[in-house]
Amino acid sequence: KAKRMEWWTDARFGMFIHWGLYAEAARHEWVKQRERMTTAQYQKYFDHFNPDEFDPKKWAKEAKAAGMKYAVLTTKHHEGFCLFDSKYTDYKATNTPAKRDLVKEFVEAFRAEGIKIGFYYSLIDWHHPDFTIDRVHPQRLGENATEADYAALNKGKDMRRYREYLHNQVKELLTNYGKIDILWLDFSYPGKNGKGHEDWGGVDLLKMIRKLQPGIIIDNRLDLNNYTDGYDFETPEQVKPSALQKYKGKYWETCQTFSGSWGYYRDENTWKTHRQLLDLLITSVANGGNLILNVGPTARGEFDYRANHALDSLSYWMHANNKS
Ligand code: FUL
Repeated sequence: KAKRMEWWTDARFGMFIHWGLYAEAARHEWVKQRERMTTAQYQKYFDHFNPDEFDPKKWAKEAKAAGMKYAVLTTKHHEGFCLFDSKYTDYKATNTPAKRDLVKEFVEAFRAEGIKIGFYYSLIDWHHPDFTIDRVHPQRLGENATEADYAALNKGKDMRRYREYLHNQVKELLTNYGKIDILWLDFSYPGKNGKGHEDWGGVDLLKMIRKLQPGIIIDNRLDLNNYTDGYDFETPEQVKPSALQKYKGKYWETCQTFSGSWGYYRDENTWKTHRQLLDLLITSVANGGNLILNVGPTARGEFDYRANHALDSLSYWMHANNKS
């Protein structure tokens, strides 16, 4: 493990990219869940997804200038929409007006800049018909609903089919795009039996991942924390710099946003100052960890001007302080 972690430890700074249909709503990547939208109501974002300004070469140049050494893109977030051309679903970018495999273009552009490639993939899926509707799902019932109500609601759904789908997609991602450096699996709430790894077949998934990409580095959100080699690094999310000290001595990466949400949120006015961002980076490195800073591109495929300003200020600082 120490060997495969070497480059990652040395890299210290990465770019997270949360991009999906939710960028069109421009009010949080959980918008479908927050507003209890049905899949039919959400369909308009699919029909109109047309990122005419998408130019990953530009993104890669900005990441590089800001000193970022790796980038992790949401190949599929909780909404279930795939930015890649998967054989196992129609719910993918190639079937929208975008008409292209956006993951492929991302990989090519970032690799060309010498930036390591990471894939985020959500274990949760609010689109797949077999995924259990639980109390966090967009189609959740009212607060007083009983377990029996949920059992009735989920009748006919089969998590085994979803599990197979998920394994197949991870396989595609780790087979069709060359060497992948990081896999960032994510569940932000446990599966229906409280044991995510059982719902998602975590042990088998992990074995497959290590077999397909022996050098890959995996985050700790597969719910296999007590399993040998079950994960490579911890992921303290949106914590204050002062809370990072306690991770000293471990492999960890704090993931942080510019303004609170991960997906593009146009009207959010809680953007961190450039000084705060720098402080996060310095404190992370000083405590022996990594920082992955998130950009939520707009639906047209651009970085918001506030993100560009923040990245510019980081690249200015990098340039001024980097003598190598
Ligand atoms: C969380 C997710 O629910 C957020 O939307 C985001 O992707 C963050 C990095 O992880 O668990």
